[in-house]
Amino acid sequence: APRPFNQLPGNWRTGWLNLYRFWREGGFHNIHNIMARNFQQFGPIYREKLGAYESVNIISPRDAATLFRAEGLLPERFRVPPWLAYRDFRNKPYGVLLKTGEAWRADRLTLNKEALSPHVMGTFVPLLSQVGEDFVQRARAQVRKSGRERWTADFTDELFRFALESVCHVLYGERLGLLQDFVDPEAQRFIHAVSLMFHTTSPMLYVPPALLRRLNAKTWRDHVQAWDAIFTQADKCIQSVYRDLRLHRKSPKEYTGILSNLLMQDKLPLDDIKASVTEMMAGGVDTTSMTLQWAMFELARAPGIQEQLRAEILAAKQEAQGDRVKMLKSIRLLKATIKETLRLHPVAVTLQRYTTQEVVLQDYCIPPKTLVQVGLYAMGRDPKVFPKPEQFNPERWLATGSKYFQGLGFGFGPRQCLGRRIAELEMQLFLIHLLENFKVETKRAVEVGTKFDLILIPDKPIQLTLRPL
Ligand code: HEM
Ligand code: 2DC
Repeated sequence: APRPFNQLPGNWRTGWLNLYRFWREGGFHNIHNIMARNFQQFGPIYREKLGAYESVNIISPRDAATLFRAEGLLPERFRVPPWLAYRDFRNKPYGVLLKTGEAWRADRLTLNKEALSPHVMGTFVPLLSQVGEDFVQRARAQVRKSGRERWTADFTDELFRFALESVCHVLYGERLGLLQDFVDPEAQRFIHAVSLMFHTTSPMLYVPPALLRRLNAKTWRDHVQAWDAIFTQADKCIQSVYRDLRLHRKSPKEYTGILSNLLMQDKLPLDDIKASVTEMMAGGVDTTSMTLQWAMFELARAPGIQEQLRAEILAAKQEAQGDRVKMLKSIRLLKATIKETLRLHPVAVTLQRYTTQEVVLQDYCIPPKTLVQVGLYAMGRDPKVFPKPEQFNPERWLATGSKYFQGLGFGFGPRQCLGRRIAELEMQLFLIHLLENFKVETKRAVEVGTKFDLILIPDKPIQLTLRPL
């Protein structure tokens, strides 16, 4: 018979002491490494209590499969307390990110049709490809300006602007012009606000929301300010699309974006549309931009792989004769490169689900309503799952053999990332345009580590060089 729950290894009897130790070790920026170490110490499953929050942590793809197979139709993940607290504080409705139960499912099914279903992908490709082309134009201008046949920079802000421009083009059907020399200060403020929102979330992860507000600490005040800026800016974009639609300013033939489709369908109340569109706008900045930055860094360090990829892209382009949609069907190595980037550099340190029934993981009984976390970062670097995990090797995804529950960068099942298709197409098209035009280089011996800032990001600036081919 499976072993009982209270025999699970781990420090789960002393929540507040644990939280203190965690804080002392700089845990708020280091969760990913502490988790990896915990798996080494306790094995493939451990139970943990940090402050008021208890979880069971797993690392193996088989256990992840067991967990997701049992998740049912209304999966729930950990709800980030300060995000809930902000909405309650300002009396704002939840979007899909924070909704639960049937209310979540109804919104999510409507949103899936506009953002995730295969038939909308064809409409996204030209919109996202255009933004990729503009990035290339901008990079060429920077090369000219340098007078040195190359552009060397920390690309963080460039990629933030590229990502916001991309997600807004599919959401609103409009260009913001963030890849021009003059950048609208309001858009720039939005970008800062999203980073600040993530940054101020991590210290408040394990504190109950009610306590946060009572403390009125600086972190909480900054957090409120960040969300205020996010909602204000998103609201302006949403209002503008709404107005255009009512005034019939656009011809009904052209695709005018996810938001106007949602408004025209009239299936969701306006407030719910606004809440979820705001979440998508905010969720579309740091996620894809950081992943692209890591991808460029890894490709710069692996010139051989970069060449192979360029060859694949050029061959696919010739074969498809410029048809980007067709081209995307024959770029296996590029897709594998993105998976490999997310293996070593996942955006989310864990995936989480609350169990709804008893499940057995590593021969332990896990009762219903337990928070179970899949240690995504730790799994990506576990030699038992990925041989020679430190090697950036996209080919491993193309080799024969089982990839069973290994590529989980966007989560799994009905609660997986809503922006997945947008993100994948955006990243594929960016890398296609980039590699068709530039060689990516970096200084050889520079090691870059990972920092937890709610999402995982580089722990120091990355310098990259683009050299026209
Ligand atoms: C949820 C990763 C980009 C919007 C998630 C989750 C992950 C994730 C791991 C949780 C999934 C789960 O619990 O199974 C990523 C990665 C991205 C990315 C790796 C890019 C590299 C985006 C973009 C958007 C977005 C571009 C917006 C367009 C969302 C939303 C949710 C979510 C709204 C919550 C969905 C729900 O609860 O129903 N993402 N994401 N993400 N993501 Fe993304
Ligand atoms: C953070 O312990 C660490 O995609 C916590 O686009 C568990 C946890 C719960 C939810 C995760 C979060 C972590 C990381 C950031 C994620 C989030 C769910 C969605 C969000 C993964 C792992 C993200 C970045 C969304 C954000 C949308 C938001 C800006 C409106």
